[in-house]
Amino acid sequence: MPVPGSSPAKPFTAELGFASGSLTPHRATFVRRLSEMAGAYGDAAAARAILATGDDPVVYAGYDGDVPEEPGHLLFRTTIINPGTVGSEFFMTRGHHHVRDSAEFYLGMSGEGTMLMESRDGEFAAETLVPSAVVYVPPGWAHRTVNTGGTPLVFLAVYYGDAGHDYASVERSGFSRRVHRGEAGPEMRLAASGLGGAAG
Ligand code: PAN
Ligand code: ZN
Repeated sequence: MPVPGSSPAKPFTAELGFASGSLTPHRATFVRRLSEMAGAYGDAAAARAILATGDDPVVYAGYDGDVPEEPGHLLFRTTIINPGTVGSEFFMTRGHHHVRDSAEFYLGMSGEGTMLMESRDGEFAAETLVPSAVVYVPPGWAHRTVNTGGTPLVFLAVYYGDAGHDYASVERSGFSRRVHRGEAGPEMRLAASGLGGAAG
């Protein structure tokens, strides 16, 4: 039965490039450069130093499926996070809450990473995102994805048509954990401050 107010979309098939993150057809693409999210990283001086060289690296990009942003629809979007660090902190997404608390799932397609998740009352969780992994994000959990590998991290996200994205809370206080390149591999460290309050 059609959902009131929703567009009469027709059935269709989209093709996913598991290695490239391409989505055909797509409604839009997005690109996030370091200058747009330099404040997200713990080492502000390291972010400034990269930008001062005149370089403004693409941290991540992606493709939006050709679906209306309306109740009753399921949006889907690929993301490709490049490998890299700011200081020792791995490249990552800005991270967000959904405006309307609603669930989402991610499918890992290529590369390796970690999803950081934090509930509105400050509970923290991390899940590994690798090819074939399906990671479930419950309603009300902010989420950020970190590329912990040396190759692009590629994944698909599926979420409600009217979920909306709220970046402000994460911009204000970040997550309680950060993922750094350590000598023996990726290391999860407590952040100076996070959504759940001061950590330490
Ligand atoms: C994902 C994210 C995508 C980019 O599709 O939107 O990975 O991350 P930011 O939105 O945090 O910049 C998702 O969680 N959609 O809801
Ligand atoms: Zn989301």
